[in-house]
Amino acid sequence: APPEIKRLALEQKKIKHPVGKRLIEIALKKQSNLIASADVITSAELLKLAEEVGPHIVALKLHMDIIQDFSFELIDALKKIAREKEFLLFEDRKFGDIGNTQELQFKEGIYKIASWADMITSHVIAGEESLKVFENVGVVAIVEMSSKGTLTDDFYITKALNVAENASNVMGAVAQRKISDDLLLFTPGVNISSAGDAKGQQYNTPERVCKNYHTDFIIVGRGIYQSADAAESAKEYQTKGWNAYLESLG
Ligand code: 5IU
Repeated sequence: APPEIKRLALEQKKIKHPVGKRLIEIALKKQSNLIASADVITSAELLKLAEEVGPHIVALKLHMDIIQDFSFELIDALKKIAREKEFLLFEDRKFGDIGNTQELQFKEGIYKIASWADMITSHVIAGEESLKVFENVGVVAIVEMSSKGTLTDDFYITKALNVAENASNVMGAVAQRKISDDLLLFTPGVNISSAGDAKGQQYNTPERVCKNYHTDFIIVGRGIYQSADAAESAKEYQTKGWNAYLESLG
């Protein structure tokens, strides 16, 4: 990998979290800053998508609670693909409760997220101590949302970032703008051929989020899994995202 990328991500960003370091390692190796969001609702669709996009992504973002036929066979199969194709499993659970409840949701219930997820998303609305329950996982804090009318205004973002920066298990944040150099930045709401949907989603291009927001990782859902050829679109987003990332350094 070009040395200037190492400087940006590993040194300049000062990421200490082991999962964050692993993610950067995969990004440099694959030359990809793409995370595919697998918002499909059956195990078969999920596994097919994972196989197809696997070579192009650093992580597969999941909503395990939308899978109609969830099972631990699915988890085992996903873990196998993730190992073979080298990407992390990122459960976009968006926790948002007091620590004790989040801990139960993280470790117990049907999904036992703690037993398989490399990364999870959490709101920070319940404060710093509520995040301590997420052990042995990379926490990505939601400080700003992509949807129209979101309540994450400048005031909220400042306070949310403060919580995120003070929690040692937080490795990154979700936002639609440049944030701290101590956190990896993840940006959803990325699509090349659409400006948004009828349910409030707002899209930007990979170029815009990498160059204007200094995003580290782009998150793409429908742009990939709803396209005619998921592997081909993943490749396109990988190339566009990585080139824009490289250009954003210069
Ligand atoms: N997602 C957003 N916006 C946000 C957050 C999460 O879109 O602010 I936080 C999730 C929702 C979905 C994916 O799983 O990212 C985007 O999917 P599409 O690319 O299909 O819109």
